[in-house]
Amino acid sequence: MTATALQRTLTRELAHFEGQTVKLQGFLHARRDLGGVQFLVLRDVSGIAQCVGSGLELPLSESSVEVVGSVKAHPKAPGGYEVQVQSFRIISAATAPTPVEIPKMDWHVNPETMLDYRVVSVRGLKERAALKVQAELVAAFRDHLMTEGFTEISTPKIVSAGAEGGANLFPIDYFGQPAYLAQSPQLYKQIMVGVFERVFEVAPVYRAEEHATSRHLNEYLSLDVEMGFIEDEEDVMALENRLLAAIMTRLRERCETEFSLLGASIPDVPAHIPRITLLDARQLVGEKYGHPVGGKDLDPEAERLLCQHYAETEGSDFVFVTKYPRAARPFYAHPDEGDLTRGFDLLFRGIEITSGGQRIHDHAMLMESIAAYKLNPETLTGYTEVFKYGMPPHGGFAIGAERLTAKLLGISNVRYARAFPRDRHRLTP
Ligand code: AMO
Repeated sequence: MTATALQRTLTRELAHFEGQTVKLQGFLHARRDLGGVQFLVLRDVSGIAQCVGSGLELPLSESSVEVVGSVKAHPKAPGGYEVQVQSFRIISAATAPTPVEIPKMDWHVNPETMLDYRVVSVRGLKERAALKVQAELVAAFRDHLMTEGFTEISTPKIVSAGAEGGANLFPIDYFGQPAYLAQSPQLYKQIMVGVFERVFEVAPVYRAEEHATSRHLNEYLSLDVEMGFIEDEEDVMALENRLLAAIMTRLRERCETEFSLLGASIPDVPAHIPRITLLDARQLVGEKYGHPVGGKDLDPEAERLLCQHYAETEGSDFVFVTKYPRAARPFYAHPDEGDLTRGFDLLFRGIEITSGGQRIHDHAMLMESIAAYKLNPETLTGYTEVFKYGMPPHGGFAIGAERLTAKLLGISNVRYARAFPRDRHRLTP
């Protein structure tokens, strides 16, 4: 067979081709010259392969190249096989050296530089592993919800009013009218319960967070779910429990390489994720860890300590914090006894990855809540109208995809769980 007639082989398939000639195509990840013997590492979508040749005119790193050669077992080569080069072709030559050395990058070294050069640094094995895990996680999210009868929806990202409170809205000029980038699909996903009963959306949302933290982005991927005909928020938590189990099963099946590359482990999702009320949670971190409790929510340290407690006592990486007070929840949260709501958060490995809960579905109750929150009902008419038309009891939640990805993989900052993060100071690339 001539070289050009050969089918392309992926680097991860080399084991099946021992002793045969293969054609690899990919990027020149790394190169080394050892006394006339040339070692090149070719990177393709599936991994890397070591190729050995001599007398080759090698282009700059990151050029896309083709190698035709024979596959030999080699215990020290990545994957246990190497390719002895018979012919080498440059498909598209890099015209400049890369500003960061891709094989040597590490996000603990100089994160800002890596983000500055994200268009190429994102090709790094660890960088892309994080994005690959996120892609699988999103696919599992979709697949599982579809098996439970959910329909995917797509809601506007240019909106006339905020859904989660006014503080962190990005204003935009919409042909002379004031408008905002959507903070969440919250109000629309509820409306769509009236259409499909069970809906989900995978889409970016926008938060004008002024502060730079390791858990906040200004644009993040929100995995939203909303479900009608529920009894109460327990149904919603049970759904999220099943969904997370399905996500982890898929990651175990498809992302073993990425997890081992990042030295991370896939959590077991308990059949029943432990639950604790917010009040009890605050008492627990106060009494057990001496962490001062105040404010209306858990602060990041309290979240960390609560997770530590559940990891140590119940072996669970997850915990639901339930029954948030109204003061800590938006106007649409369904009230519970006293000044509590049926809102919950889910914490995972020390950080909140989800907010959710049951929503108000009764029109009169909703109007009262809007008044109690001192919101202008006129700005919410497009939403409140639908509650005149038989909306069933419903609830849902949203998972921050970058937070979940980062915590799964032990990545210290959510920015590395997004291909092109938008943060307080970063609008490019
Ligand atoms: P909330 O505002 O708590 O709830 O957001 C839900 C989840 O989204 C993630 N998240 C963020 N991730 C990165 N950067 C940010 N700035 C950021 N803000 C939030 C977190 C958080 O748990 N409408 C409700 C959800 C619902 O009740 O269905 C909402 O948006 O993981």
